[in-house]
Amino acid sequence: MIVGDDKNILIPDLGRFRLGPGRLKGLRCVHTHLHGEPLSKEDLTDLVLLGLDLMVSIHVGEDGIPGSISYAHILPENVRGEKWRVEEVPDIGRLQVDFQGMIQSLEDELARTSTGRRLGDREKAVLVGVTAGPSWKARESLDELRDLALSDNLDVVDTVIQQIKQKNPRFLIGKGKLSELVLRCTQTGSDLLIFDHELTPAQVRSLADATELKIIDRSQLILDIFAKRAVTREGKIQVELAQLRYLLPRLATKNTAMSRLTGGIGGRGPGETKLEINRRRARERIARLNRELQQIKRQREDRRRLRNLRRLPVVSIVGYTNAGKSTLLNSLTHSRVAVENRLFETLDPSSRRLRFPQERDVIITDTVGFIRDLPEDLVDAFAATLEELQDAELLLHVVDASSPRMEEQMKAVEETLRKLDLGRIPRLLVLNKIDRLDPLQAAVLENTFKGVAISALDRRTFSGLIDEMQRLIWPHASTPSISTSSHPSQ
Ligand SMILES: Nc1nc2c(ncn2[C@@H]2O[C@H](COP(=O)(O)OP(=O)(O)OP(=O)(O)O)[C@@H](O)[C@H]2O)c(=O)[nH]1
Ligand SMILES: [Mg+2]
Repeated sequence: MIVGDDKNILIPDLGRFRLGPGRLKGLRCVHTHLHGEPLSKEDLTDLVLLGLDLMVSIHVGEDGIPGSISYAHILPENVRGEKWRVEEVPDIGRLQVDFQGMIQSLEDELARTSTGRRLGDREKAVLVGVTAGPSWKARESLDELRDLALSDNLDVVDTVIQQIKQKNPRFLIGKGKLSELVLRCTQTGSDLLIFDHELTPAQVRSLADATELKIIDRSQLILDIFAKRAVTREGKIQVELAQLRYLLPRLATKNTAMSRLTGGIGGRGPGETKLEINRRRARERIARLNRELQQIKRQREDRRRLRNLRRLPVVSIVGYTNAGKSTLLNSLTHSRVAVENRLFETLDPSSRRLRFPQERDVIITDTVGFIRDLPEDLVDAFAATLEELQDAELLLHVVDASSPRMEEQMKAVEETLRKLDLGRIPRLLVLNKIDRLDPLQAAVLENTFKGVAISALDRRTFSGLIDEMQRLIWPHASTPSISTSSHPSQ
C-alpha cells in the first residue's frame, strides 16, 4: 500500500514487480475526484505507462460521502485498436466486480496474445521511428532498422512511426506517445524499445526510468551485432572498446536503469568478458584494451611490411553491408568465407590470393561492410582494421544493384571512404546481384554509374569485371607499345 496526498504520490521503483510478459504490476491506483470529473487523460496515460492493473477514481461529494466510481484497465491487442476500457458505476455501494478475477483473466489474455506471436526464444522488440519530416523517409529508415534487428536475431513485433512537431528534451517524444509505445510492449510481451534515432545518455535514462523497459538506439543495436559477430581477438577488442566508449557517459548512478541498459541486448561484451558497469573500472579497462590493441597493431604492421616486400598488389572489396562482398571474394578465389543474408556478417577482414591469366597474382581482401550513420565509436574502432585499405592498389566498390536503396547506400560508402581518406585510391564500381534485374535494367545501370554489372553467385558474369580489374591494376601491361617502342625516353 502506497499512500499519496492531493499533490503527488511517490511510487518507488517497481521494476522488480514486473513479473514477465503479459503480467501487470499488481498495483491499483485508487484516488478521489472532487468535482465529478471522469478519469482524465493523465490518469489513462499513467495507467498504461506504469503498467497498473487498474486506475480507479471515486467521486466524493462535499459531505465526504463517496458517490460514483470509475475504473479503467488496459486491453489486450484487439482488432478495433482500443487501448483501454473505462467503466462507471453510479453508486459505489452497488459495485459488484471481482477485480481479482478480472485482472487475472486480463493477464491470461495478455500472455496468450503475446506468446501467440512468439518465434522461439528470441527477444522481442518494438521499433520506433521518430521524425519531424515526411513519414516515407522514416519508413525507409525503419526498414533498415528492422533488417538490423533481424540480423541481431531479435523478433520485431511492431514498428511505430512517431511524427513530432518538436522534440521533447526529456523523452524525445511526448508522454502520451510514450504511453502508447509502452502499451504496445505490454500487449506484445516485449520489453525492448529500439529508437531509430540517436538518444542522449539522459534521454535513455529518463525513458528507461519512465517505462521500465530496455531502451536502446540504432548505434547500440549495431554495436550489439558487432559484439556477437567479432571473432578475432582484435575484432573483439575493438568492439568492446566501442561499447565501453558508448556506454561510459551513459553509466547511470541509479542501478536499476543501468541493469536495464546492460542486461542482455546492448550490454553484451564480446567473448568471455562481462561488461563492467562501474565508471572507474570501465576507464581502466579502456586503457588496458588500448594497450593490447597497440601491440596487435604492431604485429599487424610487421605482417603488412612482409607482404609489401613480396610486392603483390592488393585489391580490397568494400561496400555497404549485405551487398555481396564475401560472396564475390568466394567466387573469385574459390574460397569459403561465411556468407549470410544478414547485416554485418563479416567483421574481421580476410585475404585471399587471386590469380589472373599470365601468372599474375594479387591479394584480395574482404572487409567489414559500411552502413549509413555508422556510430563514430565504431568508425574509430575499425579505422585500424581498415588501415590496410591504405595499401590497396584498387578498391572494388560492391553495390547491391537490386536494392531500392542502392543510391543512398552508394553515397554512404563514398562518404565513409572519404572519411577514411581513401578517396585517392582507384575505384571500380561493381553492380552486383544483376540476376535479380532484367538485362536491360542492368545495362542502363552500367551506363549511368560507369560500373561493371555482375552476379557474384555466377562466375560466368565475371569477364567484364576481370578485364576491368586487370586494366586498372596493370594499366600499362597490355599496351603493345611497351615492347615495340624505341622512343629514346623509355
Ligand atoms: N541474388 C543474389 N544474391 C546475392 C548475390 N551476391 C550475394 N548475394 C546474397 O546476398 C547476401 C549477402 O551476401 P554476403 O556476401 O554475405 O554480403 P557481404 O557484403 O559480405 O555482407 P556483410 O559481410 O554482412 O557486410 C547473401 O545472402 C548472398 O547469398 C548475387 O549476385 N545475387
Ligand atoms: Mg561479408
